[in-house]
Amino acid sequence: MLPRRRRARVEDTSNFSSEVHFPGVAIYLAEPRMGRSRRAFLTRLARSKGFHVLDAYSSAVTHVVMEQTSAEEAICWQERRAALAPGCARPALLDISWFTESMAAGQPVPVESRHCLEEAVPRKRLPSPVRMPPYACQRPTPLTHHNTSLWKALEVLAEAAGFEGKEGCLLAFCRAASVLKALPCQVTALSQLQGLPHFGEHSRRVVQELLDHGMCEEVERVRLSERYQSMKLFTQIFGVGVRTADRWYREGLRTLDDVRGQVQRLTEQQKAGLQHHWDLSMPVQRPDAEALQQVVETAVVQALPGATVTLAGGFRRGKLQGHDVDLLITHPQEGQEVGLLLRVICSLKQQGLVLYQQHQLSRSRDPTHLTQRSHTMDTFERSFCIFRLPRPPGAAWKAVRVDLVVAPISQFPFALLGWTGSKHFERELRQFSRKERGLWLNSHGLFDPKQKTLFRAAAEEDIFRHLGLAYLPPEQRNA
Ligand code: DCP
Ligand code: MG
Repeated sequence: MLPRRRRARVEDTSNFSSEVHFPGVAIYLAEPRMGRSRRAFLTRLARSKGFHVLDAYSSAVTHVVMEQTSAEEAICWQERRAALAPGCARPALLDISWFTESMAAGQPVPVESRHCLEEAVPRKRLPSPVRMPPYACQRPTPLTHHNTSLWKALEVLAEAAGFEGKEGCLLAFCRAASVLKALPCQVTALSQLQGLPHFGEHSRRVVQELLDHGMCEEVERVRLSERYQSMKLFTQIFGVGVRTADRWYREGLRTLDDVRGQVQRLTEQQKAGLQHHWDLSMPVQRPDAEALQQVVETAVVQALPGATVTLAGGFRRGKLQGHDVDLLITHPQEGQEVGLLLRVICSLKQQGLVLYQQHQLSRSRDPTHLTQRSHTMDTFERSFCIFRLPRPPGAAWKAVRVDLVVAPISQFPFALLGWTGSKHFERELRQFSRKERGLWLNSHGLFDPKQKTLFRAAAEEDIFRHLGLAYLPPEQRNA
């Protein structure tokens, strides 16, 4: 027990007075996260144990106690108070743990760094204001970032909106999620979102709930819903899009077995997808992707010396795993690539590597025409495949989804840019081109509709330059 040095009587709002046993300690319970009734209860408790608790914040306060409050938020709170009372000594900003330990001990416990909100996390704050241009193609987005759980929650809501065909909603959540990925550090207080683009009321509400309670009720409800789970399961099947998944769901299908029961209605692609579903639902690892690139490259070069195979998609952006392997094929001499893909598939089939493949001819070779298309899907010659991944002798083989895409060399930089992704990055880049520059971009080219001219590019860098954008290497396109 501390010696009783001085006893004083203080007035109390709860209509009883109590003695102050620890005169060096004047507590202020900050209400925002605590709620009024809990604050009143804690105040009564502390006073009954002889602590001096102030109802109003003043220069007399020595210990500010907060509950469920992040360091960033606490510091913001303190700065606002400091602005109101300049020159005052700053009280310690303490987590509720200091308070409860003190109550249990019957006296103020020594303040340790673990109690201090300012020291709970490094004082690395978002420089304010964070300069965040509105389009994802105007800012670097690395693969790993500082806001995984907030980002994931918004991604679930984006995905769910996509399942319901709510495009506007999907875009809004994708944009907010993408801003989180581009931030230089962790968001710990809602105030840090001030001035950032694309944070509407809904996204802010989700973030607030996650910061306050570590979970968001809406997100959990969606995640656990039968609708979301079935739609996710179905759309993960090779060859199944949102429309088909939705139809199945409305017809009462819920599981893969339900779908297998309808086998007569499935396309060949969906049948193959179901047949290899287990393997295809496992992520493809980078070494496997590189091994497959090697296998394809060998066949390609054998069929057409000088032709090249480039690993695109998520792996080009630095991902260590992905849902498929995206390979782009070209030849430095325009026109040489025609007919190449069928020869390559034939050779791979002979090696027993092709479990399924669907060939799609190039639908047009005129890039001027192609860049005027309103939709974004390109029309390159391609093959949607399931490969049998070669493994060391004795090891079981594994089915892997592979997309082989052939682009003529004149369109190759556009194809590479388009197939590197991410999907959101591409969407934003196309929108930026159209809205901000009046140019139409897709995986075939960049078209000026006013001049009726097509822009030629030798490399991705040229396309960024022509759009007046700083070049972003693939690993910074993880928007
Ligand atoms: N792409 C696109 N629009 C689509 C489909 C694809 O812009 N509708 C582009 C962007 C993608 C790239 O093609 O990044 C490859 O498509 P994937 O679906 O394979 O996406 P990722 O490779 O990025 O992801 P994952 O790692 O899951 O394969
Ligand atoms: Mg991919």
